Amino acid sequence: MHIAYKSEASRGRRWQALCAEQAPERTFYLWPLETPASDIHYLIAWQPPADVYAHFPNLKVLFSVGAGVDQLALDALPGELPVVRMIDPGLTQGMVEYVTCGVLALQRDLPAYLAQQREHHWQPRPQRPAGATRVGVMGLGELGQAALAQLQQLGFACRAWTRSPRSLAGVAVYSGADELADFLAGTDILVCLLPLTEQTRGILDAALLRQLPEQAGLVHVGRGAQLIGPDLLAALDANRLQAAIVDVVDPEPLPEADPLWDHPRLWLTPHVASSTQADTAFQAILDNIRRYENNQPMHGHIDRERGY
Ligand code: NDP
Ligand code: OXD
Repeated sequence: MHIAYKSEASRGRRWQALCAEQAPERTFYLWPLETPASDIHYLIAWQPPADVYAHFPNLKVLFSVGAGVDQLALDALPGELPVVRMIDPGLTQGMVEYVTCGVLALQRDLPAYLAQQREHHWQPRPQRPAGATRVGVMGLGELGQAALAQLQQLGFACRAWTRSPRSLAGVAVYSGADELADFLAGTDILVCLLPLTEQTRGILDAALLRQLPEQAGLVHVGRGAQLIGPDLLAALDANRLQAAIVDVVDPEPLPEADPLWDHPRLWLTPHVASSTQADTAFQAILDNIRRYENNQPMHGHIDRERGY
């Protein structure tokens, strides 16, 4: 019941050390392995090798290094192989920090103040209190829920949009295509925390942005392929959108000539909203391995049909 790892090397070395300390009965192999290893049952990877069973003939579970699994080409993986995404308290905390920071920056008009500073222009602007600012989060999963809990504490008026109907104390929840327009119409700051699937590819387009109130803001932390960049720039240029904070683009890194680099009211970060934190994430993986071996459901087990 050993483990193999194929991703960023320094994290692998840390996990190897943690495994030796916390699960000494297991060997933690780093990629590349010299020969197919029949005693490896668990693979932790950002992207597995093309034919997983050729390398790991007795593989039982594939763990994604990240919260997203869109990089995995799910259709190419053996149908019976369980795939598990990362649910890591450290990663969740990082996302809460980034989303809160982005929402506060937009609520407090920081992009406009930065532009004013560049022009040496001293001009207070009207202040919109948190309680009068409606934040709408697309995606009410692990990360969306945690971000909303923090935003509620700060007093924002919170709403969310999901695929399936549900309720959450203090949050107005909208679901499905039929309720998207109502959700958007009452959203001053939109946060995208959706997984990338065929349904969400290109979802942040002109038609969607047009349904937001005038001067709405955007924090995009889902996946780059959800955003139609030229549509966002057009909405900013037309002054329909106040500003946007964008952490994910397609492709990454953003090509040198892409106009997203240069819009004065668009803040760009290089896919750093959050990331898997080695120590807390290793605990989560070990916990899931133990769950698997005890026939208990694993946290973050992907539904192949839904794609997340
Ligand atoms: P979850 O799987 O826990 O949650 C996904 C949420 O999205 C669910 O609420 C789901 O609805 C909703 N959803 C999925 N498809 C649709 C749809 N078609 N329409 C409406 N709602 C939909 O994911 P996480 O919260 O863990 O992560 C979300 C994403 O965040 C990741 O997939 C990744 O892309 C991104 N991410 C970005 C990072 C960054 O640094 N920028 C870091 C980590 C993650 P329902 O509840 O009905 O199933
Ligand atoms: C992830 C990411 O999905 O880093 O974990 O984007």
